[in-house]
Amino acid sequence: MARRDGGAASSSGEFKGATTDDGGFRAGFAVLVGRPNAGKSTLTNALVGQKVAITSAKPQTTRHTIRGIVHRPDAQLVLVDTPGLHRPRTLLGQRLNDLVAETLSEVDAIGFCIPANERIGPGDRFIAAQLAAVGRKPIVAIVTKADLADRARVTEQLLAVTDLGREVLGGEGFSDIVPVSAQDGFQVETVADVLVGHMPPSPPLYPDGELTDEPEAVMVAELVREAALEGVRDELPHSLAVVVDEIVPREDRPEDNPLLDVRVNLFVERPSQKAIIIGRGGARLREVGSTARRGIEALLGTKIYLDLHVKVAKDWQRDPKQLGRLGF
Ligand SMILES: Nc1nc2c(ncn2[C@@H]2O[C@H](COP(=O)(O)OP(=O)(O)OP(=O)(O)O)[C@@H](O)[C@H]2O)c(=O)[nH]1
Ligand SMILES: [Mg+2]
Repeated sequence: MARRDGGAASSSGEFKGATTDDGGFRAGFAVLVGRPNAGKSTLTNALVGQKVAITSAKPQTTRHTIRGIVHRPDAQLVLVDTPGLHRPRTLLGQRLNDLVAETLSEVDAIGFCIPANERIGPGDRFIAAQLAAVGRKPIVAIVTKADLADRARVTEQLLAVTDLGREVLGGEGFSDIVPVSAQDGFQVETVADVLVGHMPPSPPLYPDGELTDEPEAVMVAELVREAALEGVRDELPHSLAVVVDEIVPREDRPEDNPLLDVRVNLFVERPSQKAIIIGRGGARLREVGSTARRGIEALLGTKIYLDLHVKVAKDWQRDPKQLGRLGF
């Protein structure tokens, strides 16, 4: 269609509704799913270009859906990072799976994360079967952590993923299969391109520059939990929940040098776990505090005083009332 007015920004009735007028902008939602520890949150951060989700080597780090927004000249991609899917053993696990199932029905495309360096197992099949049940939606298989596997192994994994897709979804299987490394940036742009390709034509859904819709208090609690997860083992990561009690400006501070008092509660399930978190003479907790403080100060752009309290909430993962209180 020729524009008689030479491309000036006039909107004469003649061109109303012409798809070329929006420049072909796309926007929509893509959820990232996968086993615990598959690299979903690390990939979310790499795609957004800033840390919006905490990450750790412990499975089940992510406990709620987190939106990270990718802004491009041609598109806006809203990524929904989710808790790792697995066969649930506790009420918390069940709640997290339900959350992911709900999210799947609300998005435009699904990114199924499968690590390059681990064999496809029952965990991946369990997830693939759930995705097959969602119905007609583009499913992109994302083979993560490509830097941890050599080229032959990555190729082998791509073939195995192709087979998995055909077997579980039928037909051609996955819409696309993309290897990526969030660690060294390999193919991160390609993942964005492929997902954007599955987004519908739409104006932007979020204001320019907004990278996440996480409330500040939640990000603060998450940064404390990330610091506290470092170096703990066994069941402890699962037993840890963190809630911000309050964030208040300290009185009597000079205007050009404000300070925020940030009070945070760390909940564990047993007194023995409390002792581990606190450490000998409080040494561990102090270390957690100073790591978390750096992250929180960077996030809030202000000096803070971080006050951490460790409390026991007996067996909270299995207790509906306590789960509610902790925000699950
Ligand atoms: N080498 C390498 N490590 C990675 C990469 N992506 C993630 N990791 C590591 O894998 C571990 C798990 O990463 P996360 O992003 O927390 O995984 P997740 O899928 O969000 O895990 P859950 O939230 O527990 O479901 C962390 O130790 C990451 O540093 C990658 O591309 N390369
Ligand atoms: Mg995660």
